[in-house]
Amino acid sequence: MRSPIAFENKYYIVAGPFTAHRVSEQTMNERGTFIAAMLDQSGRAYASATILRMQESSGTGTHLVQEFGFRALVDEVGARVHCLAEALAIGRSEVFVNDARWLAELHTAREVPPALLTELLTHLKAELVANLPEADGPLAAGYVQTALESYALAPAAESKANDDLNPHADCLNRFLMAVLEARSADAETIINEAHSAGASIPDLHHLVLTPAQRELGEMWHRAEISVAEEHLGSRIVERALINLRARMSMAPSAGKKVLLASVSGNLHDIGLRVVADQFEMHGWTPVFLGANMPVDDLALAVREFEPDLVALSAGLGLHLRATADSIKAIRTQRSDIPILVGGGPFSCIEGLWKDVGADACAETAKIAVERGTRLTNA
Ligand code: B12
Repeated sequence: MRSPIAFENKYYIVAGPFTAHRVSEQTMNERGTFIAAMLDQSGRAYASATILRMQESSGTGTHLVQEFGFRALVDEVGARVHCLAEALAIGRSEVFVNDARWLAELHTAREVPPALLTELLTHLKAELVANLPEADGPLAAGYVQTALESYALAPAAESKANDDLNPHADCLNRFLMAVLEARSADAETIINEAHSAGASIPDLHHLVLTPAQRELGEMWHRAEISVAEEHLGSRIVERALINLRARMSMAPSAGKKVLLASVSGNLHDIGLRVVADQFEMHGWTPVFLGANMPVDDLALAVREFEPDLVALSAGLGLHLRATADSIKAIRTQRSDIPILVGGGPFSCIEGLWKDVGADACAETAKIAVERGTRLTNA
């Protein structure tokens, strides 16, 4: 397979109608970045060829094509190739391993035979070795092999929603029940009454709304609720957060501004909303830009709003290059600005924040305020 990639100054440019990924040489591994650019360009081709290999070798592919249609399968396998590209560009195989584990759990919940994922990854590996340049195939295939070896060992996802140590467990359970029964007004009342009865807003964020939202995600993952139920839950959680904002009492002004955004491609912004609210409660002025913020516009916003701190959220492993690109672009506007990152991949992969060029990461909103304060006092 011929690679349509040119090396131009400090950026790799991918030709054709695909998105060009700007790459920070400082923060990313060069070989992996190069392979990632090839996978970006030809991801669907690799996905199609992997499915064809499955069809030829065992008939599983034919069965899958009949059941789901070729296009849907290419979308699914293409998402894995995209994730592999992120892992390679960032130089962390754990990003791809986590994706494989997540998919293995998803398959188990839907009674898909475990052999299917093994077969899929095995053929993807063969396809990478056959069609990437000779020097690159083994690196990419090695990431897939690591995933093949580790996803089978992954423990089942643990639910923390009903943790006995949670002093607000009763409120959490009643809130979840109201959400699952689509009693939106009741769900909001449960949160407002808990606050009136003395629960603090950070506790309601951390011990009720966050675990409820995560449990809904896990329930979808375990095939216990539909996408519609999960979406409804998200809307109710968002409304509960807005209601709580009206009840927030603010600390005296800290004289600091934080600009918060979910990076390009990341549609998750509820966690970031919680982070923004907690900065605000500590006297910071938040500039909350929400989900899916394009790289260049984010950098311009940093120039326009002149924050003391930038807080970026990534929802999935698929958002890592966008995070690194955003940080690079922001630093072209303000080289000295402290940048804090957070969200799913940073919480589960040790030290990943360094690989995207951030100054720190935080797993929760409370820690985010502490780290942000420290970074801006330095
Ligand atoms: C709601 C939700 C959505 C909503 C988002 C709506 C919105 N406006 O945010 C929608 C429907 C858009 C969505 C889409 C998808 N989602 Co989703 N989603 C969720 C869900 C259920 C809840 C997320 C949430 O709000 N949690 C509550 C908040 C408060 O927690 P949090 O996000 O972790 O944030 C906290 C910390 O992480 C941290 N933090 C977060 N951001 C930041 C930023 C900074 C700077 C700092 C310091 C800290 C910080 O502080 C927060 C508060 O403590 C999760 C389940 C889960 N386990 O979280 C899945 C989940 C994240 N989604 C998932 C998936 C797969 C998807 C989709 C790919 C589904 C699909 N097939 O289309 C798409 C991807 C969309 C995209 N391109 O981004 C998977 C990810 C799996 C994985 N490991 O990769 C999850 C885990 C569900 C699951 N169990 O399978 N999703």
